Amino acid sequence: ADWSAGGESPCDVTVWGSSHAAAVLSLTRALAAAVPDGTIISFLTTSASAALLRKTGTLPGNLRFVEIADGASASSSPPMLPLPRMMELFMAAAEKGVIRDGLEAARASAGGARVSCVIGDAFVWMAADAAAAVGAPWVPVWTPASFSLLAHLHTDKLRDDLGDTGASRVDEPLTAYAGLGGYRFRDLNDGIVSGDFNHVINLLVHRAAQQARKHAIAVAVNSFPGQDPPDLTAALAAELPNPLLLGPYHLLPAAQPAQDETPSDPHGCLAWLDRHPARTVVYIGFGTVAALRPEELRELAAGLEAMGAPFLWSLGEKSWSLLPAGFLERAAGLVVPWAPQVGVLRHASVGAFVTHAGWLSVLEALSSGVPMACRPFFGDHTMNARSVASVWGIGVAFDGPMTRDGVADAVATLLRGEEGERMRGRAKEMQANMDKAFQPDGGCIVNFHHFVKIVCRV
Ligand code: U2F
Repeated sequence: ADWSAGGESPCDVTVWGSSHAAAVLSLTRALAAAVPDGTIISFLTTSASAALLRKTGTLPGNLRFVEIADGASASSSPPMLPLPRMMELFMAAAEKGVIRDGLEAARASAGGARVSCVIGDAFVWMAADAAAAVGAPWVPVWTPASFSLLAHLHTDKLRDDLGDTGASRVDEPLTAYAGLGGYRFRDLNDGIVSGDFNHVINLLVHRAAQQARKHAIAVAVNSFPGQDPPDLTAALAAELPNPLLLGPYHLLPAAQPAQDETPSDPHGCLAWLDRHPARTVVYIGFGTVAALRPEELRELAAGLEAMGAPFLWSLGEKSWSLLPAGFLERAAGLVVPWAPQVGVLRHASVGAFVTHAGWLSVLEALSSGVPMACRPFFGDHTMNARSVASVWGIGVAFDGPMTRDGVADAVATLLRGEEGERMRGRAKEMQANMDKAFQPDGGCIVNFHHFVKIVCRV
């Protein structure tokens, strides 16, 4: 897939992707509540990211933001640049030492305290060097899924294996790779065996996995015990030091701000959902990076109208003018620029989720037992969608752009069909596995305690 903005790309990058930082902040909030007294946590992030994260609520007393340069300010304000360009600029800035400078600033603001550990988004693999420079170990936080991490760790082997035989073997299951037998070559994330290997994002993710294997002392993984078959968990443990499955991070104790501070619902989504019977509404949302092209957006809208069930659609306001004429007045649904997605998916009236299969969205649907119709765009979406539709059997996946009939069929299957009932049943089983992992003696909680011990070295 093409990650660039505009032109012939399968999706246009319209919003600065913000979900990684929010996920890492959730884990950090939980850590702040669990560390020994006197421990100070500095959260290094760019000022644009800090401004967004501040809106999520007050920080605990021992957690503070330390702003570092994004490398872009001199050339343009961040939202004007495509995500890949922002990444290139940030990597250049990291090479010049912005992370190391941030660590020094954090240390100075904490009265010269020792940096005991550097924890951070695994994609920012340059932090491993900065950690080494201050004599601290590095613990990357992987925000996508466990199976994605395993696939990226096998990138070199998979490329060698496929060699020039690509086209004829795309449908071959990866049974020779422990833990990946449910996936085919064609499902693998962008940049593993397909796409431009030299694209900045593909280089970044490839390197992130290799750095984790070489330099990490532990890796936090955004998946839960009970999500994957045992051979996948074992394969990850064979590749990495201390892979700790403890996601979704926002479910960890103290990972969320106080109840009265949780992001509000300015567009009245939850009140609107209250007016609908159980499992009758379809929720549509494509995360913070992907956006539909105009023709596909209109097909989706037409499919929703044809299907006739009520829907709630989170859609950036600048796309509203692309909707078919009269759609907003006619439609049996609510279109909003932003929805409190976690609360929406938990709402009893929501019976199906049309998603890009971004990993955080998939986890949020799993934690609510809601079946999905996946329209993958780029990155890890294809492996996530394959997991949903085939490995776990809790939804369907579109093969390419959505058509009106495809949308109407998919949603009708999930909301009304017998197969949809079976999918919902399996989704509820996965929800139960996740709930169990977050019980006081459950897998995620036990792994989180282990994580705290490792990063505090106690
Ligand atoms: C990147 O993912 P995205 O940000 O595009 O998508 P998600 O992983 O699904 O995360 C979107 C988050 O934004 C929230 C939603 C998720 O937590 O609840 N949200 C919301 O609250 N309200 C809205 O109206 C819309 C979104 C990347 F593009 C993916 O490939 C990766 O899988 C992912 C994780 O690494 O990061």
